[in-house]
Amino acid sequence: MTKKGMLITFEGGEGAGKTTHAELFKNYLTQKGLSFFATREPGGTDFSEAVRALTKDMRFQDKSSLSELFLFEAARADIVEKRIIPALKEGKIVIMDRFYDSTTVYQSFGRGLNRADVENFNKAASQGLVPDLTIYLKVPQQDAFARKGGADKNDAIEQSGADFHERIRKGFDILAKENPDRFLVVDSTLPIAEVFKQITTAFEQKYNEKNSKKGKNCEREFTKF
Ligand code: T5A
Repeated sequence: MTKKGMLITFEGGEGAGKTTHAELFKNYLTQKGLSFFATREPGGTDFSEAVRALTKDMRFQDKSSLSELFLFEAARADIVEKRIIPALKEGKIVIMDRFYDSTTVYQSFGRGLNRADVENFNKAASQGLVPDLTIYLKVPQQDAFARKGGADKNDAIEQSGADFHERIRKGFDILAKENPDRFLVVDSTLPIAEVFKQITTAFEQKYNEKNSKKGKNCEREFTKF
């Protein structure tokens, strides 16, 4: 598939600020006159939102890790095919609140599933898409939980314990080190405006790089932000 748009993903632990910054980023793109499609994982289609509810449901907290993996991949396969690939083909900037890096981190580093297996399923469900830019919002888990008023008692993953969340932090750190061209690591303990400034600076650089390489592939050419 020839990818024409741009794929920007927001990643990090629970309550790291992904939704906050994805919302700000949407406003920013609107102001710049760039068209976008914003969504979240798991979610974004009726089916994937139903799967999302299942992944969080405390009644199924004891489900096997492999079952959990397949739930996330099932949700992903649906939104990738129905929403993300079409939006990219239209030249849109796709903003995702989590994508497959979350699966590598949560289901492999967190739950202990074999990483190569998880990555193969990620690749299949995402049809080989790779984000142009992944914004990793980094914050100690206890600080993030404090900001959102504690871990959600009705969320099976948030209730997975401190050791689990520490493995998540380490996992994202490892992925960021392995993918320095794609990952922007931002200290999300900084004030929101400062964090957001780093995000837009990195985006503008990527956008201009991509435009200068691909010329007409993007829906609009920008010489100046
Ligand atoms: N999951 C997901 C997997 O296990 N495998 C997968 O493959 C995928 C895709 C999804 C869950 O599923 C798991 C991971 C998750 O457990 P989710 O709702 O997407 O659930 O994930 P959460 O991290 O739980 O989402 P939240 O909405 O709770 O957190 P956000 O979006 O990261 O944080 P946000 O923006 O809501 O901010 C939280 C609070 O912090 C404040 C905000 O105002 C807000 O009050 N805040 C700041 N305060 C001070 N300074 C800053 N810089 C701040 N930034 C934000």
